[in-house]
Amino acid sequence: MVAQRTFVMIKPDGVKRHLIGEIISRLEKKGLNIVSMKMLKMSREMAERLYEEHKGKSFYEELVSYITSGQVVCMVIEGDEAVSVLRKMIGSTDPKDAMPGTIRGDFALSKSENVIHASDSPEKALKEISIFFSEELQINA
Ligand code: 3AN
Repeated sequence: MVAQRTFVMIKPDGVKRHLIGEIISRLEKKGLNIVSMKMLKMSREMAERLYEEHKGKSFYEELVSYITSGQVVCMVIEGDEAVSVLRKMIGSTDPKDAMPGTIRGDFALSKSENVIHASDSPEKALKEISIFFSEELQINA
């Protein structure tokens, strides 16, 4: 097994709805390890780095203002193929399409407020971890 690291963030709606425990419980029961974790309110600058690829899209301003509207929980998660495993566990971007049993499938209905973020590739995981955590956590397979 080659451990891989990914970045996971419980978004402001997930925090406000008291879903932190439920989500962490699912990750731990799956057998994934929490390498590091912190709760913070994102600055506009952090949000712009995280959502760089969406700059210019119609929903960009709404997205940045929402993600900076409240506390988020940031985690570095490690496990065998953690990036793809997490993407399966969180479900489709639009929670209306997300399968029951996934986090978005079970807890969200809105595309903009969809409870959780997880990196969509090992390269993105490295970049996203570097926005929130120090360099020694940026190990990847
Ligand atoms: P994912 O979070 O599943 O990786 P991305 O990276 O395509 O999805 O989008 C990042 C975030 O932008 C989503 N989690 C969602 O909150 C928001 N978003 C994406 N597409 C839309 C859209 N069409 N309308 C509103 N918000 C969107």
